[in-house]
Amino acid sequence: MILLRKADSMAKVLVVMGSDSDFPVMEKCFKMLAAFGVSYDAAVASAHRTPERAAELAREAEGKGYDVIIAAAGLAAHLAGVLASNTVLPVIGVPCKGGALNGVDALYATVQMPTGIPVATVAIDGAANAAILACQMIAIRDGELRAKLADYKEELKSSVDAKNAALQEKIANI
Ligand code: RP5
Repeated sequence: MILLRKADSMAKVLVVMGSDSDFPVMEKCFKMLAAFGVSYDAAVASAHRTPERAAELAREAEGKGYDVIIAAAGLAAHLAGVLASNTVLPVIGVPCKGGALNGVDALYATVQMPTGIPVATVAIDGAANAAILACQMIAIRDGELRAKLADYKEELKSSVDAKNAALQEKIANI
């Protein structure tokens, strides 16, 4: 089931979450994609509870025109790997915090893929970085998006420069 569509053009990114309980983490991903003007669809599908649906989403993704899939899951997080095993599109995995192991289980399950089926894994709860990485992949052949990413990185530099200036001021007054 496709949950939401955020697009004025054809969606480029398919975001799949293992559960709706992953939404609070993934909201940062949706916001970042929207900030870069990259359209997306999102769906809930589970590698364990709805394995056929998860596989189907991945198999159909290329035909539907998606460039990248982002998969978020917690606990024994096999979703990104299952999606990756059913498509040649790049899959970015977001291991989500939660459970007794607080996301370390999800990190290992997502990152430790066997040769042949890579998943580009971001940090635990690294939803914003997943969106940025997806944008960088799409920007390989989208100059406008590449320019937006360059501006974003410049803004990051400026914010660090401002923090450094504030620090210098603080220590000068000690
Ligand atoms: C994972 O199990 C989901 O991705 C979620 O992070 C976690 C808990 O799911 P719920 O029990 O909240 O549906 O498959």
